[in-house]
Amino acid sequence: MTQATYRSSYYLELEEKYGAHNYHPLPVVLERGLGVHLWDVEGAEYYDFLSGYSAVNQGHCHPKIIEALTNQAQRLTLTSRAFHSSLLGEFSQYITALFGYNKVLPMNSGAEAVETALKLCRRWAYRVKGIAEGSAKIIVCSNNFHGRTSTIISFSTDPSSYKQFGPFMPGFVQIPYNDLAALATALRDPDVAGFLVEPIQGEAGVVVPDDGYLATARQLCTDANVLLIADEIQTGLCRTGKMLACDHEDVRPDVVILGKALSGGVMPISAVLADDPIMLTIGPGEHGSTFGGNPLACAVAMASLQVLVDEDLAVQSEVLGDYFRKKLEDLQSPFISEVRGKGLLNAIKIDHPDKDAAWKLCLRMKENGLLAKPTHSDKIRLAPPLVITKEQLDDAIKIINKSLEVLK
Ligand code: IF1
Repeated sequence: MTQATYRSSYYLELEEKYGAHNYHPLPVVLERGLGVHLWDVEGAEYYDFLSGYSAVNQGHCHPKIIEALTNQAQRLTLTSRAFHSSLLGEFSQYITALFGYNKVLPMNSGAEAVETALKLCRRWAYRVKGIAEGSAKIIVCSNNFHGRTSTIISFSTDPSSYKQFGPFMPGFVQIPYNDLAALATALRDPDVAGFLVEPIQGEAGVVVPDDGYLATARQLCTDANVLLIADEIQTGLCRTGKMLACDHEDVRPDVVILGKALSGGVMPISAVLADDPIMLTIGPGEHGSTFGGNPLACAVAMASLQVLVDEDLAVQSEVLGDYFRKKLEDLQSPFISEVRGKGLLNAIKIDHPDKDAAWKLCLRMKENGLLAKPTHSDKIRLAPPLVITKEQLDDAIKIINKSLEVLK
């Protein structure tokens, strides 16, 4: 039964008719979530193996986060940054202590935080490094994904992201991912101010670089007096088995970008962390956002981070990730050519003559009670909330195994 049922089709038609067509979702209409589970409008229950693209690391509607949300929502939600709030300072102290940086700059969406990091990097280039104004370059990697703004898509290598959205923002240099020789070469240009990188490439299909890549990149950037800017929007906040994916190699980026799970999936909250010599290059009136750092977001973000710490979700993610990948490999499916990932950020590569095989598998998994979505047609991301148990993972493996039959 891949056809949407009667009730679902009502909602599907509404979206199709009145909503922009900028997505191609799986035909499932969800109305409730709790922990690792989602329920559709027909009442069917699913394991969520997408976790809102890693925004829901803490699980859907985590009681502690929802409590923080509802309590604060009844007191004060927005002041704008024209005034102070009783939450912003506390949040700033909390998050900078947790990650070990001097300062934080809060924003909303991930893309806004990436934009913030890029502006900080350019400012630092002119004020501190001494690059001639307008000449700063930032190195990025091919197959990157950092968001959807005009500047960010200017350095995308994916035509579906950038095609016919030009003219594009100059000042970016593309190098292959996981290529230290290319990085070393690009860093020779004295106008380079930063290297923006995903510790694991998410949208590219969960591409894990070689061991030592980030550590050596860190050293190369230090030697070249270039800022290492880590986009941890997807890889951060325990998703890969450490608080930050950079922690796997004890790498301390100059600029850390967080988003997604910073709110446990409750609302858009993002943030940029950096030390004073970088952060203080932007002064009053030079950057901001109406909603960035609002009291509601501050309360939700503190609760979301506290849940990660209290429930030891980094360890949970690391241990269960190893277990999950082993179980996937043990399936010995002729249709899975690769299992890869770190912690609970994983993907399988589907090997099948039918180019729609991954989509068909996802539809079948949906029928069997597990939601996941293909990326780049042949990869399926498998990234459940980090609160999943070993028994639930075993159950999910059974569903995946059973669903693979659709490819026979
Ligand atoms: C969509 C992908 C994931 C991100 C990294 C910044 C952002 C993202 C590393 C921007 C966002 C999202 C966007 C979402 C799909 C999703 C995604 F498949 F597109 F690549 F997660 F893997 N840096 N990724 O992954 O954050 O502005 O969206 O808050 O539908 O575009 P945002």
